[in-house]
Amino acid sequence: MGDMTHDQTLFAVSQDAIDRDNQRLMAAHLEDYAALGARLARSGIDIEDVVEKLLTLEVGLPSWGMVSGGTRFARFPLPGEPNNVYEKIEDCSVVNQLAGLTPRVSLHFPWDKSDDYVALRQYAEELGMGFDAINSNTFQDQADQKQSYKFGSLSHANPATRQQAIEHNLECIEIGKVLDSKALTVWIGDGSNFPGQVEFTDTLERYLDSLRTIYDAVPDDWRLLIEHKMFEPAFYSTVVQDWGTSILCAQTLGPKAQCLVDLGHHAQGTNIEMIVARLAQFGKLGGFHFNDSKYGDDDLDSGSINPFQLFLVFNELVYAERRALEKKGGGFNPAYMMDQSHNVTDPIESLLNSARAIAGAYVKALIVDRKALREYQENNDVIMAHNCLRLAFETDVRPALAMARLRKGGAIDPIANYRASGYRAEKSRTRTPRPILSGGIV
Ligand SMILES: [Mn+2]
Repeated sequence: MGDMTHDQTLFAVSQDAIDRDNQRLMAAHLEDYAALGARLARSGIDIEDVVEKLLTLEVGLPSWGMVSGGTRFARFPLPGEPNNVYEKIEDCSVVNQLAGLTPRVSLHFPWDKSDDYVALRQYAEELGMGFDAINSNTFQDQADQKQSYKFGSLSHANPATRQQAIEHNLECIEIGKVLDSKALTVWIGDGSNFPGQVEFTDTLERYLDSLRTIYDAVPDDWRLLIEHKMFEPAFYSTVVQDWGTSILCAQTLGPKAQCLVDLGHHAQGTNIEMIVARLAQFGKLGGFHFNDSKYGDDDLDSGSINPFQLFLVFNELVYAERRALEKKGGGFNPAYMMDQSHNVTDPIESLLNSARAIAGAYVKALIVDRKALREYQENNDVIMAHNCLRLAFETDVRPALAMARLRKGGAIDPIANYRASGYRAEKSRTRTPRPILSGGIV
């Protein structure tokens, strides 16, 4: 994918069309907003404060989620899906235009390789987009590489393979510097499929040795995000399998190293919100990959399966944010990103829905009556403490979300606007169909 060409005549969604549709829906929207405002005022919450806070929420989009994903069985390409990093950024900008809270793209290398990263950055800036964490890829072999990652990468028994994987990460950092990224996310597929295949201790030691070199190359104002995952592609053991190993590695490496929580990378029933609280308490919560799952690392749309869990995660994030503000005057700022695989939907529509779910979870966490909650907790009033969370979760906060979108020039009804624009149909005429590539399930 080295030689990039892109259509200079951008067919973004027309702002006039968005504004016209917003006007059509405005009266009903303002009525709903006033009703929600009155409801929140009775609990002593100013809806304007909530919207103000929501306007600060930013969530990065996954470049790899802009094309149709796939499973181990098949990938079904969507006509008009992007062929290269330029077209992926163009699609991301549509999500941002309509939803208003996704101004950055997280790139994945070598999938998003380009000849000229200065030009790529300029192109993104023209579309109002910046760059989130850079992701390295040492979980699959590329056509031109000398050493295979079949039996691991940063933890491989062969030093030459480890060195190759280190050098790829160093290259990712250099690309990120040009793009003004502020983080490198490292997820490795290293592990084992059978008991006895590897020594747990030795593989982790080799991983840490490799990561030390990468850590040293990470700029001081960056984060090195360590992403854990319980299993897959390895089915018996994984080198960085859970948040325990992740925080041990982050603490061993130093302050630039932090943990990234991918919601789909845990065993069923795991109390993820508690992991979030623990990592935040010890200053090691560096970032998120939002998605949802029913069975495993399903990479489904955020909030589509378990919206209550998403709310509880944000409940911990809001608590951690306020705690950091009280104790240190601020400084709690994890990198929020989505990591989803859209197998049967138009990725733009899935990401619009996901942006709404994430923003909704955040707003619901913001309207939790924390003073009352603390009193109930101190008095061991279990039902009322629980109801504090339930009441916030059950509140229909959509008017607040729509108001935030409006104030960023977005749409009251993003998916309706997107469909009416004919964007994808236009792209299916102008973009060449892309070859079948792997789904990018990470
Ligand atoms: Mn992930």
